Amino acid sequence: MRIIYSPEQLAHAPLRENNRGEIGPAFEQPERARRVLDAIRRAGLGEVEPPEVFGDETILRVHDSGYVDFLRTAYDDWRAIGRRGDAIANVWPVRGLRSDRTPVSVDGRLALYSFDSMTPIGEGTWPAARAAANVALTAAASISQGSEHAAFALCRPPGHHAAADYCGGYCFLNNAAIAAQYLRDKGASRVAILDVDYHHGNGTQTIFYDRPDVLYVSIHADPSTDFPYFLGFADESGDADGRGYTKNLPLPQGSDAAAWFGAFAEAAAAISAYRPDALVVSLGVDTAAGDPLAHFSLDTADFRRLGQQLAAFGLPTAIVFEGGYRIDRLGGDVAAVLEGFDAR
Ligand code: Q9C
Ligand code: ZN
Repeated sequence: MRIIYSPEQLAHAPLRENNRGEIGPAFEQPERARRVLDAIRRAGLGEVEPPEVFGDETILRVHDSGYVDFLRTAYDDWRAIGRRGDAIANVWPVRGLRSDRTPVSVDGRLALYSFDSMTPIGEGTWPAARAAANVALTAAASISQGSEHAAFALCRPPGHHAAADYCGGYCFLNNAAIAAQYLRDKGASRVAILDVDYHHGNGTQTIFYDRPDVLYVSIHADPSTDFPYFLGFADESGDADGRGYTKNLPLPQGSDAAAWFGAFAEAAAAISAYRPDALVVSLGVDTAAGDPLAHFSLDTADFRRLGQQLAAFGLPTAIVFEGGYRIDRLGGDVAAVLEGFDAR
C-alpha cells in the first residue's frame, strides 16, 4: 500500500479549543499525525512518500470558490485588524437570518463559512489544509492510474465535516470528497465513500447528497447525542437524482464491536450492490475504546479486522485519515487497519 504524508500538515497547530464550556487544549493537534507516522514506520508498512502538488481544480469542484478564498485569506484579514490568536466565529446566520450576502467583516465571513467554534483558523491552517488535499489527491491518483491497488492518505487536518462552503468539526477542506471527485474525473463511473469515523461526515454527505455517481455510507454515533447533531440520521437517504445513494447507520453511545461490525455488514452490502469502480474510506479511529471524544469500544484487533474487511471489497481503495484522539493508541490503531488490509 502506498502511504502519502506531508509535514506541511503540521503547520495547523491550534493551541486551544472551545469544548464542554471551557477553553482547553486542542484535541486535533499535530502530534496526532506524528503518532500515526511513527506507528506506520515501526510496523514497516512501506515507504512514506510526499504528495505531488496539484492545482485547485478538483478542490473547486467540491468547494465553493468564495469559501476557498475565505480560507486562504481569513487569518491575514484577522491579523490585519489587530486580532491576536486564532480566528474563530462568535456569531452564526441561523434560521431567518440572511446567508445570501458575503459580509465584508472577517467576523461576518467566519460566521458565514463555519458551523462551530471548535475549528480555529491560525497562521498555518490554510497551508496545512491545502497540503492535506494534495495528500488525498496523490492517494487518489495512485489508485486511479492502476499503479497501486490501495493507498493511505495520512491527512491532517481531517476533512469529513467540511461541506462545500463551511468548515467545522476540526475540518477545512474535505479530503475524502476531493479524492472521490478526482476518481470520478479520471474515469471511475461510480465511487463509494465508506465513512467509519465515530462522527457522521456531514460535509461529505451534503457534497454528494443529490448525486447518484458517489455513494455515501456512514457508520457513526447517533446525532441525537453526538456531534454534528443536525445531520446523520437514518432517514436521510439522498435527494433528487441522489435519492437512494446516501446511507446512514447511526448507533447508540456505548455500542460494542459486535454492534459496530453488524452495521459494517449492512454498509458492505450497500457498497457491493452499488458496484463501484473505486472505494474511498474516511478512516477515523475515534471509535476506539477510551477515545476522549467518543463512546464506542473497538480495540486494536477490531481495527485489524476492519482492514481485512475493507480489503475484501477487492476495489481500488484510497484510505483517508479523519478523526481519532486517544493519542497513546491512535498510531497503533491506524497501523492495525493498514496491516489488516495488506494481510488479506
Ligand atoms: N464534547 C472529527 O472527528 N466534538 N471531528 C466533541 C465533545 C468533536 C470531531 C464534543 C467533534 C469533531 C474529524
Ligand atoms: Zn470523529
